[in-house]
Amino acid sequence: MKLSFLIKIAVYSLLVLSCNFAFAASLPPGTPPGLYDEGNVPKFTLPDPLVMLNGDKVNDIDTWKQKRRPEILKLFETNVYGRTMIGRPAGMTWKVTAENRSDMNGLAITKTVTIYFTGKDDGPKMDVNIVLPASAAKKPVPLIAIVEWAPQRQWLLDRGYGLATFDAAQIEPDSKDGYSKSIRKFFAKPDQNQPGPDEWGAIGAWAWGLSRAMDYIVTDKDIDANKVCVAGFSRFGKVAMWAGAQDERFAIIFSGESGCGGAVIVRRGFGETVKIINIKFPYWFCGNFKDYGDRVNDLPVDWHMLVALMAPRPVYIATAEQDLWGDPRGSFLSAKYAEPVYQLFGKKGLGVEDMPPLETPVGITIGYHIRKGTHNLTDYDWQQFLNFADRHFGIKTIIKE
Ligand code: GTR
Repeated sequence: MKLSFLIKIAVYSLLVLSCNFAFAASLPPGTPPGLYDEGNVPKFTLPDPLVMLNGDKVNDIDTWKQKRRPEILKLFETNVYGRTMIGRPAGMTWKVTAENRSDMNGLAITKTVTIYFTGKDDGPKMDVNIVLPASAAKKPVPLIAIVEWAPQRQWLLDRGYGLATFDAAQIEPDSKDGYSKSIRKFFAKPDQNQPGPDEWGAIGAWAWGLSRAMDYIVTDKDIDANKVCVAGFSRFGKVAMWAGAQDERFAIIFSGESGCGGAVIVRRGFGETVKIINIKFPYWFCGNFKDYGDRVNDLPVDWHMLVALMAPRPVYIATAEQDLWGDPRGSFLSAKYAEPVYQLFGKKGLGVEDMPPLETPVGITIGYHIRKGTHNLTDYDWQQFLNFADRHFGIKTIIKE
């Protein structure tokens, strides 16, 4: 009797072990340890984007715009990304420091615009590299602004879009000791050596850089100022989301596998968690965010509310099947739970109930797909972004063979 019980335990343990092993084997190599079993995702209650902190219900667009939207923005500032400490500096200037109106064998206009944040040549500055299809000379073109990790220029141009990009390090080096060389430090009080707990992190600083690039972009006659999108992949996908939330001049927001702190419901604790990201990348966020590592349910926001801040503008969220660390389902749910705010504007939002099959883009004003493969921003992702943008800008898609 005793022996058969032991045998049962042994068989059961073996079964459990082999199941775990089989599951672990299905995770892509290099995936850090974490919660990857949907069955173990805890139950949670999300804050309602349409209920004010004081309990008042938001029933109309005006109340959303005047009260709830600013309230949510402030909650993200105070608890997650930190306050953006400056706007456009009063003395800021720019100069087109290089221009070729017949680049790439006549296919492109390229230019470098140097933005002098204090108006001084020897002060902090940033080079924005712009490439536009040659057609921009006749008719202003739509454009995608992105921090690093930009797509291939050629086919972006073939589809009639321009690109503006800059290196993050010009605003702040992407490292734990980057603060001393950052714009955050430059504009801080002289004796300040670290940001206050609710002051901007590096994500906030890079997003600020996107807005300063935008200050120039809207003045460029070759670019259609009403069709400027912001995009980003991974950490810069988080930046694109935060830039899009704060700066409503961006017409469409594209987030590529932005994961925790970008587009996922963090209460799920799936893959990368608030606790882990704050340990690995403490400088990305504000000090206050660190308090939520062990009590994520106390956060007054979750990321469906960041998606909702884009409303009524279109937003597209791309994920990948094997990027479990970035929780593709968590992004889908953010898109889904942002829908009520889009509906307030008479928009459908996502328009589907369930996660779509692989490589089947869905969504109307909120777009979403999950593609095959790992953490990356691929041509497939870009094609979907541009299809989505074409649809919203009323552009007929021309795909060259
Ligand atoms: C991961 C990180 C993510 C994501 C990504 C990246 O390791 O945990 O939050 O931002 O890197 O930017 O490459």
